[in-house]
Amino acid sequence: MTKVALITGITGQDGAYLAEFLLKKGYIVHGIKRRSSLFNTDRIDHIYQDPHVENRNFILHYGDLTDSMNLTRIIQEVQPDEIYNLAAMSHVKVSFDMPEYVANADGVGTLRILEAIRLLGLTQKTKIYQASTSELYGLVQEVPQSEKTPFYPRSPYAVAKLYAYWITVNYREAYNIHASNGILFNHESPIRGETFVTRKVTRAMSRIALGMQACTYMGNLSSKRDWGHAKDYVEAMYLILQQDTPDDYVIATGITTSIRDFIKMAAQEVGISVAFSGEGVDEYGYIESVDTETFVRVVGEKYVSAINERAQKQEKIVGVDPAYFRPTEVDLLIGDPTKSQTKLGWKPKYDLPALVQDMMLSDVKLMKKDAYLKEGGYRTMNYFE
Ligand code: NDP
Ligand code: GDR
Repeated sequence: MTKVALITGITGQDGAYLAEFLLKKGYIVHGIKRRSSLFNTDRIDHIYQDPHVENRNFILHYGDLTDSMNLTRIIQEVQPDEIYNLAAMSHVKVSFDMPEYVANADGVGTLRILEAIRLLGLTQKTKIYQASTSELYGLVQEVPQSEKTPFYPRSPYAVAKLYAYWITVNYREAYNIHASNGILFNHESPIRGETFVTRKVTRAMSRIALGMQACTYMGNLSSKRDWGHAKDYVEAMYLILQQDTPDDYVIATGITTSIRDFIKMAAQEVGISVAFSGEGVDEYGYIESVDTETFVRVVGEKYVSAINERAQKQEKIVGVDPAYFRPTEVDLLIGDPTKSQTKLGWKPKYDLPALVQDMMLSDVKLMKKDAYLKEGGYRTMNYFE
């Protein structure tokens, strides 16, 4: 029997990788996308199927997590075996600017889906995965963090996700729904949103190498994150829903790294050694040296003299701008993935160096295209934060 999955947030990083993954497994995949004034399907265009084609196995619906009637109608039409609730306003810093919307979409949105399953009599048919997050641990009460670590959310985003976490548990216990939380630690990829820290860094280091940008401004360089690859993490989502009984799982690598060290690793991919000097808002990163062979191999001969000149002057390429500080920060996250490794048999294929390499190679290629277009007199997209 062909399984039917419904993915909310299909146009996001995880939605795109999960859709690809489930299609390969033979699923019929439905996705909910938001109406937008510009096309917003860039991440899934490669799997898009024209509505005029017969026997489609990839179908998109307009919808929004703040609209319960629309969600109920889609779930009724699709009759999914599995729902992956990935839709959310997912940027922690931005959640301080729009807390009410975030509570509605990220918190109550989850309730709307659970309630639709109940109203439609699908409690015994439809399994649901809720995209929970390591941000729930916030001001961490234990190191490393496991399924048993108490939560202490530190942003409107995390507080909304706390509601979503517990309402998922409550519907599981009250109505016997196969509803599970994946408590996923940060996961990144070449299609990560441009304003999350890893992608901001890999894009900036690529542009700096190509002479398209002089410097990048960051927030808290000392916070530490447990970063994995999104491709590995969507597999964990799938495994969670294949279990006989619903449960909650931490998905993480168990290794934590500071933002400062991530910047060094990204720059190293193009042969640039970055050193840091100063403290607090006066801290900055500069080019200490360049490994010409690596630089030429990855970036190209054409750009090497300019970068060597900058290295000789030990020029600044990273600064700190307090505008990126958060009113309340999550300083340290490191997950304990023992349960998911033993119970789900989940094993990530990428470690951090492999993730950084994947992202850097992709962004250097992308930025070279921008450079080429600019040289040809064409306009390239702006990426203002
Ligand atoms: P993205 O920000 O890349 O994608 C979010 C998706 O949700 C997009 O498709 C977005 O649509 C959609 N969306 C936002 N608001 C609404 C709404 N009101 N109604 C319907 N759709 C909406 O996030 P990720 O793919 O990185 O993350 C997926 C989920 O996992 C999120 O819930 C996130 O909070 C959670 N998470 C992510 C982690 C990570 O490290 N990536 C870690 C732990 C949890 P559009 O494209 O139109 O903006
Ligand atoms: P996070 O990811 O808040 O962990 O949430 P993000 O990449 O935004 O920040 C990670 C850490 O980097 C610090 N930082 C900066 N962050 C951004 N975005 N921009 C900067 O310039 C910058 N400088 C330093 C931050 O202060 C923070 O400490 C992500 C999202 O995907 C959530 O949806 C998800 O739930 C969690 O990961 C797990």
